[in-house]
Amino acid sequence: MTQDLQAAFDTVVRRNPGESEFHQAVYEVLESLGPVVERHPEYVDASIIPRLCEPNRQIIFKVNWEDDNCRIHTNRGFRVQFNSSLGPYKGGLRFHPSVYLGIIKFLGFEQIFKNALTGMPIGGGKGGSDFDPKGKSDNEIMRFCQSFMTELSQHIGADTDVPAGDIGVGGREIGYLFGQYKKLTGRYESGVITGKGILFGGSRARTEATGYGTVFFAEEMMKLNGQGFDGKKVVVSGSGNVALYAVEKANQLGATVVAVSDSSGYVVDEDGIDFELLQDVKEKRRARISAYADERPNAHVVTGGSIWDVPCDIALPCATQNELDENAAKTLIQNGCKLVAEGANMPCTPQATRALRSAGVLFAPGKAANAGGVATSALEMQQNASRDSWSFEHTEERLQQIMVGIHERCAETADEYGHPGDYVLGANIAGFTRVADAMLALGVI
Ligand code: NDP
Ligand code: 2IT
Repeated sequence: MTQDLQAAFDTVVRRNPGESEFHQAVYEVLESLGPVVERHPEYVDASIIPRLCEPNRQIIFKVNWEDDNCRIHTNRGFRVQFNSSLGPYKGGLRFHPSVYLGIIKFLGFEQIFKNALTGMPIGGGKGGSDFDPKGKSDNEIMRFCQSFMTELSQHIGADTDVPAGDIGVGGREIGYLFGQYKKLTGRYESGVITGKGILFGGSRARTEATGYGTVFFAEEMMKLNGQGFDGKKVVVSGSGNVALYAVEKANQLGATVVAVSDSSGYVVDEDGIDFELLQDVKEKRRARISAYADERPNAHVVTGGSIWDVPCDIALPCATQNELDENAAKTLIQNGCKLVAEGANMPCTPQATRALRSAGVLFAPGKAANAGGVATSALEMQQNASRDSWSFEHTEERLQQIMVGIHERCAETADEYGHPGDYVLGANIAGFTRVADAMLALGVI
């Protein structure tokens, strides 16, 4: 790392003590930027990197809500508006007990570059709460969402900041959040949030977009070697929104998904994961992964181990940050895994990423491979602005074109900087230069 980059990183660590995930996300980007700042001293002269590492605004608020027994609970809400050079702040909301400022900042920072890579007019932001949706009734979820939005509504808008879903926030939560925004403002401002239901301004294929997009991206990587998903064995971690639709698309392309997971364990099904059953267990029944195994003759549940022990050709980590460590990476390599594409945000530890890349495993970083979700959110914003509603086929086609475009941008940038096949470098530099050029053009603001 150059002196300027190291100094910027040291400032991040000093200014944001204890926020290890944020430090990790910043380090991973800055590590790639040496060649670009060498070629473009104007970025250093304008202090672009230190300016990028400091969020424009960080909002922390109290969320009081009442459970079904009339007990009052207090959670913490966050919205980090990181960078709006390319468009309104855009990024999801995460409801999970592990949420704290450092998680939201890491996600917001990643989102800047991911959104830039899509080529669409969206800035980077992220929000959420340490609220735990597990075991809560529908009414409790609704009251929490209403209370959360009562504060958040003061900071968002279709041209200001546009939230969406992430872990623990899906269609149900987005509906309650939008309903409360509408009530508070008295306006039907569809473009204020994405991931909405089709009846009230949602986009077809948004639910599927992140998982499908990850598979489209991986397919593009394999095409360069004349390969594809057909006939491959795939392991997908998680069984939430991203994982589920990665499974569906991998199945459609002729792969066999042999394992999926949730936080209680993983299930191995050598017959191939039955997408419809998994969708029923997870989306409709909101049950644990063991409920899937109960209904499949040759499936079994493993608790306490690592899903990455299951041999596969392709690994798609789609659950959460740092879920795939160096040991897991070594096991994947030993078992002959040829490609890892991050459906989740930062699921591979830096040591795992290094091990995979140095063993020659094709590696797609999340900010490229999972950008299909936010890109389709931007398509939802387009539909809202024109009061239009596109067909599933048209929207999926647009999504696929966008993923092909992101893949091209990453691959070409890696070539241009003398590191062919290095998607980490390609994604970081391609995303960074778009944001940096916009920041230069907009002046010191
Ligand atoms: P969901 O809440 O729908 O699903 C999350 C899945 O991951 C669940 O199976 C969950 O298991 C598992 N999981 C979550 N946290 C942990 C944990 N600490 N340990 C083990 N398992 C865990 O979320 P999404 O599918 O939307 O998000 C998954 C990942 O994809 C996240 O990293 C998110 O940031 C990223 N992402 C999401 C996008 C989207 O459009 N939704 C877009 C781009 C990236 P359990 O239910 O047991 O908790
Ligand atoms: O991490 C992500 O890109 C998301 N959770 C989706 C964000 C969005 O605005 O659709």
